[in-house]
Amino acid sequence: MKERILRALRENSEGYVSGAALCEEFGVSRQAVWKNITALKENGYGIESVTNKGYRLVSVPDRLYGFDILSRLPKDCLCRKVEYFERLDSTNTKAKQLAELGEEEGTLVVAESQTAGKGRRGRGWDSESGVGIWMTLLLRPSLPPAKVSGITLLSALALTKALREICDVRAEIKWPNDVIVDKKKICGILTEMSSEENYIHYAVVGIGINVNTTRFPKEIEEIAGSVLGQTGIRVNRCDLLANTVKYFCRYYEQFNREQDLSSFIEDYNAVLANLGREVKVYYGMVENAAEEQTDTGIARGIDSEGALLVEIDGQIRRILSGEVSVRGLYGYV
Ligand code: BT5
Repeated sequence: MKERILRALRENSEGYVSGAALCEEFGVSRQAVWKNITALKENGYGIESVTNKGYRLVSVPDRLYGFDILSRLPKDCLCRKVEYFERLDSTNTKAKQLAELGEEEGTLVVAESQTAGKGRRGRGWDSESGVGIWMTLLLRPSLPPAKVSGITLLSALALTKALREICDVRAEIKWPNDVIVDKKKICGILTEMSSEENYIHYAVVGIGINVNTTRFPKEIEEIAGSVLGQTGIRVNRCDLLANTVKYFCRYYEQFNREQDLSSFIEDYNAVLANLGREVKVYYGMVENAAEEQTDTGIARGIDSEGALLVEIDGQIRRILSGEVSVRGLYGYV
């Protein structure tokens, strides 16, 4: 009910929505509408009520409440349920637990803060409270396990699209799982799955976005940035979250139907930070290790399987995510 009231108020942001209209639309009593408006106010929503006119939404709190997220998503969005937590160890861990218990595809786990946010290969993810988006979407794709990395690529693409739309910021993708703005990492993506040889039981895609972060721990301040820090623009986290999920779900459903990324190659390459640049491929993913096997070449874009095409000594080599780490020759990008 809160979701539907918020949606109705937002759709009429110019004027007032009468209590009677809300009662009629939802088939409930005035009392029920009033109770939900009161609850929304308690959640921090500024709702003005004027006799004979009705209700008007004047401000929203900086929270990632599930009902707020759902009220911003298209009604036919794959994501129809949000599990919201003030604090979790990791939204990926929670989503996997839910998946094991039979939770349906499309459930989104969101936390205001994480105490043990995860990066790839056992690395950590700094997840300060209230300034970022830490979320994981549960999926049950009908894709062969080898194609699951496409989900990571499409998540990054969805975020670049959302940022462009909301605040006209040009974000780029550092293949395969980082989104960068002005050379700093503002987002990392961690896709995990449970599968058999030819079948995915479930996949969880965890997306961490530094939105309004102003300070990072010393160890990562060189590479990490936030939307606010890099652009000076303070975006509404809920808005960015919902837009990212909206585009991701759209892309994901298309990927699931078409079973490859052909339709996305052009859009992806257009925001690929590495494109046409020299990159160093670390086959063991242990960057800077002296004995590590590496190659240097020019990134030429992705193919329909999501592999990065790198031109090495005049030959194109397909680099699969998960096998390697890619770095720019002169810095992080
Ligand atoms: C990633 O790993 O970039 C994947 C991060 C995924 C985080 C999301 S948050 C929601 C969901 N729940 C989880 O538990 N995880 C997902 P990787 O490429 O391995 O990068 C990790 C490295 O990025 C760390 O070793 C740090 O150097 C750096 N890092 C840590 N926290 C960061 C932050 N907030 N912003 C930018 N860089 C960070």
